[in-house]
Amino acid sequence: MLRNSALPENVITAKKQKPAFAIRMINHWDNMDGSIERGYAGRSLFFADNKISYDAARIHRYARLLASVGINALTINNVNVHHHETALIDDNLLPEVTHLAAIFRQYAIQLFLSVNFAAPIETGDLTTADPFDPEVITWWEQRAASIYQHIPDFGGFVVKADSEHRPGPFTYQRTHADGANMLARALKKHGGLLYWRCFVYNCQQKWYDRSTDRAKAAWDHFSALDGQFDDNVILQIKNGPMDFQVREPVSPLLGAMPGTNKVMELQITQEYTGQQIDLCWLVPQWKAILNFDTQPGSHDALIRDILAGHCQHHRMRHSGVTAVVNVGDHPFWTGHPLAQANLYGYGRLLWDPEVDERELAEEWCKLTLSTDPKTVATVSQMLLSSWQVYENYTAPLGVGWMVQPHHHYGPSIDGYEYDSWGTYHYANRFGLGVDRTQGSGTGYVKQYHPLNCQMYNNPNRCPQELLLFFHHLKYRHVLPSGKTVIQHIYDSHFNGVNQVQDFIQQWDALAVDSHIPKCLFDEVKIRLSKQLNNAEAWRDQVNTYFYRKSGIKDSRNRNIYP
Ligand code: GCV
Repeated sequence: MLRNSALPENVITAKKQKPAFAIRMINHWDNMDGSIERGYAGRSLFFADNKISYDAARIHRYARLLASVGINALTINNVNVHHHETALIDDNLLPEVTHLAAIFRQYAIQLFLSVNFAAPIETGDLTTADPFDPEVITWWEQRAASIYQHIPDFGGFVVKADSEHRPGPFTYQRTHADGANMLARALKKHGGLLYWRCFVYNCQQKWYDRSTDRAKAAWDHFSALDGQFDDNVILQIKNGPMDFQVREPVSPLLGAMPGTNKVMELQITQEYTGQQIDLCWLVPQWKAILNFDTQPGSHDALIRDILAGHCQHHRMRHSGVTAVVNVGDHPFWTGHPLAQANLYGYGRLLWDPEVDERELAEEWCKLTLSTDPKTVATVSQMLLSSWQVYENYTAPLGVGWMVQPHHHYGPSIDGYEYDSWGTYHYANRFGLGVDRTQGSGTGYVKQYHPLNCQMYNNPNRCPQELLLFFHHLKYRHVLPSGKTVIQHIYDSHFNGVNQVQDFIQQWDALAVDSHIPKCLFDEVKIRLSKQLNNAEAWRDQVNTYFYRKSGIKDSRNRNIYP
């Protein structure tokens, strides 16, 4: 806040601020039956029983909450657009969508819809969705015209195409640019935008096929299309090359395609990071991503420079950040009350990516929980360490994917090892990790700037936390920390559980005099005890698995089940 010398001491005038990113969006993965894909906070705020159904007062509160941290756009429905949701752009449902748009408009938030690429077939009466077919083009133009009649400031569409069995232009031997441009042109004269997701990969891979590397897929599908997308198309690129793991390198596609509009997609909902049962504050992860240098030496190519439009190399009309939101109709909005700090932190970071993460954690605590100094110090420290703690007791050194299949909570070391999703750790009796190097590996490293490629390619220079993402290493390989890989696995898993026990003690110590409402206190306490069960399950299964594989004992002789 700036003090104005003409005013009395106690009057503070607002400081003029400009948000770093123009696009500050959230995506709901809500379905019209009221469920939320990867939702951990109750049911949808917008839908129930395959109808639009909401509590208007709560939507107002929600919109105000989002606006208070600078969110300016949202989609209300899942990117997997199924039968009922396909009809959201039909004339009979548009009046109801219009009411929702009118609420969000009051808070300067633009409403978007996720659409089904095959809608002309599924709700229209066409036999094709080929983007070059004149009838298909007309169908989408008419839909767009009708939408804009109802909602003149409608934001546009988000599309998941040719991804995880969703329809797309590949069916008609067309490119992603062909598909995206056709939809973008229907929106263009109304001022609409078309977000086209780059989460495109082969989800029917053979687990023994070492020539296919899912991490390479987004780049392989999109990079050659740079310059071919219309100027109201925005590519929506996940932060990492896989899928919102607790640790991944930054997607190389974000540093590429200089002639194409781009947004980065983050995941606020904690699909792979504890599902709002476990505490995992993601702001430190997001800051690390935003600070990644895509072109070392160029001084303007951090991810945040690119997405803020400050990088000379990237010529974009539209850019920014979007994220899958973590909210539902739960009384605490996010299930775990402390998971609210993820949504808050997301908005604040998009406004100012340079904000200090400790200040941010403390700010959230003071605004939401209590101004009591002990509470602020305790809770902000819990938030600040929680991502590292979660990483400690789950999949080690960036390898990822040791989760229970389908629902993705809890350990299953081989759960995805012999499956078709391209998600492997390749553990054997000698070592583990995915060799993505140049030469012996899949060559994924080559998608990065040469200096980053050299760094990742060399196990002695690769950041330790990503070593097993890029390398297959022996259990006795010595890490930069001086420990062997196997000892790191044991130590980090034992530490992770101890750290969760510390969380419980720290939280319990706040029971007296912290002014935290009892219901909130109890809700966190319950979740921390579930988190401890989860952490113990991870520790025991991971340690036993690798002890059995390697036959190497813990140097400190702690309890590992044989
Ligand atoms: C909405 C992962 C998730 C899916 C999600 C998909 C996507 O595969 O598990 O639930 O689908 O990503 O981002 O499209």
